[in-house]
Amino acid sequence: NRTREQLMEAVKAQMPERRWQHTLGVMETAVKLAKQYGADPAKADMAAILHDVCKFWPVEKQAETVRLNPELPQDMLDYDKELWHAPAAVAVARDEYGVTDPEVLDAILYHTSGRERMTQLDKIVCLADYIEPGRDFPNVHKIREIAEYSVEKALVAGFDSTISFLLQQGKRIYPLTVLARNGLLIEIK
Ligand code: DGI
Ligand code: FE
Ligand code: FE
Ligand code: FE
Repeated sequence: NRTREQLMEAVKAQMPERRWQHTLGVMETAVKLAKQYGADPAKADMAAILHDVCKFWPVEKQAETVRLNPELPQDMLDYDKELWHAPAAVAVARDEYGVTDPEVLDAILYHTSGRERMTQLDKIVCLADYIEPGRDFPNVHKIREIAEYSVEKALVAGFDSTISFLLQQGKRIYPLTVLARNGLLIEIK
């Protein structure tokens, strides 16, 4: 198994500098949120390092990697291609970098879509991806504020913004994203 530093080098080499800076931001934010909201900071760090490792692969390579691993959710391939880098990263984390922790692999798998019963680690990695310091999209400031007191409320605000964006684009919504939002709203009520 590689050291954390070797792993970071290997991931950095697969993406442009801008996306690496995003990854560093997600690592920092995920560790902070893990400490604040009761998840394992080392697992948050590991999931953050790897979450976007396939983001700049050609989309067909992302899809092929998912197809070659039938245990990954194949139905993501029926939805927007922006979803595909998440399951592809699980295959890479496991098969190339020897990550075996199922909690870390799930946090990577669901970092874009979310899922119905999100673990603390899932929530933290997904939220860190929305609010890391380099992110700039409408409402990101508001979501950062909410994240100071509720990971669930902040994540709902994040999914609301993604779902609105998908609706505006006339795109379909992956069902797990709707289930993730519903589940978080039930937790909050
Ligand atoms: O990889 P990142 O850019 O850091 O962020 P991400 O992995 O959260 O990707 C988000 C993109 O995925 C975002 O621009 C919206 C798009 N997307 C497409 N279909 C869906 C979706 N996101 C969610 N949550 N659900 C979808 O069905
Ligand atoms: Fe991503
Ligand atoms: Fe995300
Ligand atoms: Fe990301």
